[in-house]
Amino acid sequence: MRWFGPADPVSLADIAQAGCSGVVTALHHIPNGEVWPLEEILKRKNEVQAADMAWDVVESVPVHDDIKIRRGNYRRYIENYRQTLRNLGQCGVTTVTYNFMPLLDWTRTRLDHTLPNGSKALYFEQTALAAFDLFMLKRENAENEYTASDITAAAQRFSNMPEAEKAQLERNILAGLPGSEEGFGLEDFREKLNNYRDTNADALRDNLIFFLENVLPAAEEAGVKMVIHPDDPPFPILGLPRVVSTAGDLDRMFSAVSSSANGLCFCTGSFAVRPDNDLPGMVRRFGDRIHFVHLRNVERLSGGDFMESNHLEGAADMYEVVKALLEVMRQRGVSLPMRPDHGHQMLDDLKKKTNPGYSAIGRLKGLAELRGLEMGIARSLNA
Ligand code: DNO
Repeated sequence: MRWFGPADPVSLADIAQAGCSGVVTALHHIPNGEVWPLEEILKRKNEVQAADMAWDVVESVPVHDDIKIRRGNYRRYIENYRQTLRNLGQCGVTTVTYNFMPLLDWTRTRLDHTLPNGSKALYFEQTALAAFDLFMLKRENAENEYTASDITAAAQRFSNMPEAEKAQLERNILAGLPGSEEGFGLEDFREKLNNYRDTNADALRDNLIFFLENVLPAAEEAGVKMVIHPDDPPFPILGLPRVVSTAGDLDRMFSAVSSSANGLCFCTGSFAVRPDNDLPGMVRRFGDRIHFVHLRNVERLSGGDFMESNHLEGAADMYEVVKALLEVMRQRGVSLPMRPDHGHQMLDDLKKKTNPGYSAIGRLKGLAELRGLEMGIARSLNA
């Protein structure tokens, strides 16, 4: 499971009780772009080991935005990143997750969508995002990116939206969900958006390739695999480009930089939002590149909306995905680290303050289901 460090309301002991053999974590207290010192990495590693678990996978070493736009201090941040990889490798932390989404990490518009059974799910609503974009952020020329009927729907949604919901919507989008190391206010975000004026998808892709060409040699030397997390959601939002949303994007990235340290965090919940992503096919096609797996599901709703569903139900055919992953593992002779990604807020956790998506019980339920599925498929493949 993912652990957000000592401040996480879910403790290492809780995670160990869930049956996990390891946690994925990060040094969240180190500012974005700075080097992760050896001592801090070791301290964290010892802390996890003291709870009888391992720490082999980082999620994430954030990529500073200057690198994504290749401006400002990007050279220093790349050098720092290389040093962090060396330090991690030296401590035996050998898989490093990162993403290349501009400014915002993952995005949802609602964090407490109540399901018929009373548990709560994370939700993405296009009209709410458009209402935010057009009438709260008031992004320059944003109206050119929406159809007339989208704009009418967003205006209506906005005028009926209670003030408290508006404030919450802004927080959900800009303040940063768990794991996003940065949050923004409206004014601040408008300024940051300006920095992306000259960075369209082609430029962002070039910058990703430039970053990889510069850090992967250090990763290789350090015995570290870098794994990119796909865009979540896997389409452009707020006018910001996306370059890790589809199989075509992955093809371009891997053919541009062939280093064996250039890897993928296969996140089913992110990829499955797009009907044109064939997940089991992508597992087979990029099997050699996958070094870390997030298993989660989504229900695609009308108009491009989606909701985080039960782990085994939804757009991702979890049986086929896990089967394909097991086949990849068998061919490669490895066991890939997997975590149940997110979970519903349910039972006792409904009364607690939890990290959205990262409450204990919902993830425990997902983990239990996924482990059962994996064992059943593994046994039948060996039969
Ligand atoms: C959300 C996570 C992301 C992910 C980063 C990887 O739940 O999947 O925050 O960790 O995008 O860099």
